[in-house]
Amino acid sequence: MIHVKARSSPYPGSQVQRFPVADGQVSWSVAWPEYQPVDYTAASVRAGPEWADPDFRKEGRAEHGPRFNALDGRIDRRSFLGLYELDEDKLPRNPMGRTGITSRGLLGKWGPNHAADPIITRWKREGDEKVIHELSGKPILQFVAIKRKDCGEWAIPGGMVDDGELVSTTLMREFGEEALDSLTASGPEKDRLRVLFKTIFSKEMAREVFAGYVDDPRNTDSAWMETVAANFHDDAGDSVGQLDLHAGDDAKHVQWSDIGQDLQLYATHSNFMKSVAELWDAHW
Ligand code: RP5
Repeated sequence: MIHVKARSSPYPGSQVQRFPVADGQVSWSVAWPEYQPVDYTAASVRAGPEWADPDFRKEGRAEHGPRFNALDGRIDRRSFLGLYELDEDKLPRNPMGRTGITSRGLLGKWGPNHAADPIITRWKREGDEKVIHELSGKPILQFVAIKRKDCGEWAIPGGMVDDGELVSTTLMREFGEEALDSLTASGPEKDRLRVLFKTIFSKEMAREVFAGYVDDPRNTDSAWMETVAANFHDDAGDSVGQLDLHAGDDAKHVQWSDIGQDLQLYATHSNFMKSVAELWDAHW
């Protein structure tokens, strides 16, 4: 896979045009002396929020400050792709190749930025019967999809792993915030959700379908997204399948969506859906 979305312009949330990179020029192993990526870090990152690294390059601290390719205190700077290289400034180099932009864009961390994607599924039903797709002859799965506020694309309700946070916690927290609006839930409702979450998001229920690099439109030459996507399937449709969905946080809409190959989703989320469909021998 070579990244595609991470070479599109303008860069999300800006008018910044990436330095054009053709398919044959993506790999760092192809020498390209004329390559002049645009240097861009969004104002929201430059402002120095607690989730973002400082500009190590400016401060000349890259060599002695962060521990790349390692667990750096509470920050996990390891990549699922193995060891990544450092560039001439001793800063991480995107292992998937050139993107036309250097620095961090909208991403907080130099190198891998870790996310988690909870894929909550149920069978599409009419009454008690599973709905069978007329072409494939297989039952149709549905998943909880959100419409992202930033770009308007449909996506899995995933989010960033906070420093020191367990991925299993992020999966649950992000689903709560984006698909159930748990941030605004009142006392008793919060308690109910907590109990339900414990059952749904238990280790026994989780099926990891992906752990690796994401072709995210925010990626740059020095910062990129990686995720763990895990499926939680409500086979009987009587637990999470019955929940009232309410968009919250980074989501402007939320709904159950049929899974199939015509799905157009954010970043590489459609690939994860294919794996989920295969896992349950469902329609794709
Ligand atoms: C994607 O960005 C991941 O797959 C995950 O869905 C998402 C996390 O970023 P935010 O939703 O927090 O912006 O690459």
